[in-house]
Amino acid sequence: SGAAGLPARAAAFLLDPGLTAGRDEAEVRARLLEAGEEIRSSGTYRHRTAELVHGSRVAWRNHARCVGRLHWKALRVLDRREATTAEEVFQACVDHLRIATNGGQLLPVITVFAPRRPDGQAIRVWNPQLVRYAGYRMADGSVLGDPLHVEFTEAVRALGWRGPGGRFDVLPLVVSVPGRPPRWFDLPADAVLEVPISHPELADLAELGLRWHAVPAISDMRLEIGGVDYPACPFNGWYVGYEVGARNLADADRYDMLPRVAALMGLDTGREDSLWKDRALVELNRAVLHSFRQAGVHMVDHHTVTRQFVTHEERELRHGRTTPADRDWIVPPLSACTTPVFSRRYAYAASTPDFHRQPAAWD
Ligand code: HEM
Ligand code: NRG
Repeated sequence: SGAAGLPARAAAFLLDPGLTAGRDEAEVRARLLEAGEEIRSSGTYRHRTAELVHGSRVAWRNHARCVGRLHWKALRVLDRREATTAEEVFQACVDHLRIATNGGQLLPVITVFAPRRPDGQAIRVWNPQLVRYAGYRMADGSVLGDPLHVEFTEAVRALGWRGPGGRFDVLPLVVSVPGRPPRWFDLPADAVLEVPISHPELADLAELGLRWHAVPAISDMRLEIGGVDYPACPFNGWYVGYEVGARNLADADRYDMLPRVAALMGLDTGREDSLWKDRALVELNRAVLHSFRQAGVHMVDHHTVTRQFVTHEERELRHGRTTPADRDWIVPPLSACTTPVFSRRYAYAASTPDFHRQPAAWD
């Protein structure tokens, strides 16, 4: 245990210089004693608003897989710890989407719901992200929609939801609160901004009928701050073009669009050494960046975001901090060697506060 008999992580967090700056020693000591008292009597302690805000920002700053961390101080924190019913949690998620979307000028936002209770029970948003497309397994074994979400779509079906059966059906939000069965809610259409995908020169590309949602809002991770667990904490920034153009629409086990793009470009797909996949990949990525720009929805390209990441590392060093990073996730999936992160060395270090993967809510 740490200072004032507190659990080590609580003490380390409450003594973080980013939190204690500008406070006198007596104030800091009083806060430690208060938290220690609360932990002894209830098993946990309640974060003050300023602690929740700082802890959320530092969790983002610490997260080794995120290349978007230059903006960590700009994270807006919506404290929704008072929401207790599934309905209230759903409404807060809708509020989150509207605030974050901001007419296309996306804002980094996190909504923090009540922490896990001492009895282990917790609020959960079941969806991997607030906006996700259904994947329907067809009788012939193929998938209509997003193959990544077949399992979740089946879980939602088991709760009684019936989708319209399209390629880009927005899934309902599924929420569970302690002691209650899960409930699902359709998102209002005007809370979900989407971008139709077209290409600046290849007119035929629009005929593929592709689209993607504006806001990437991960909703199934656990936020840990000072030893307190927040298993429901949807957060978002904006997309890097490749997440959509090189992975979601291109991966063979996702929308698998490279053969279709190559075909409309008239490429020779019979030989690997025609580099048809590479050429189709670049054009699909150009299409995604072009479409988001044309729709007025903020998105960043891989050259810009990796340069920003190096700027972030340098700024952190000036503040006496190193930047834990997982190179496998930081280096872009296309044109990797043309970006400044390719040749840099990164060290992973477990940090706290941080975001963590957790078991699916339905397991
Ligand atoms: C992962 C970019 C904001 C936390 C990632 C990834 C990218 C990215 C490209 C890797 C995704 C993948 O390969 O699937 C950005 C950009 C942001 C941003 C451009 C713009 C502001 C945020 C915010 C948070 C955050 C606001 C939290 C407060 C994370 C976490 C992961 C991640 C926890 C790992 C996700 C996982 O394990 O699946 N980010 N991010 N990011 N980011 Fe960020
Ligand atoms: N690749 C995933 C999203 C992962 C997180 N990416 C962000 N996060 N940009 C996808 O949906 O394609 N963010 O908070 O901005």
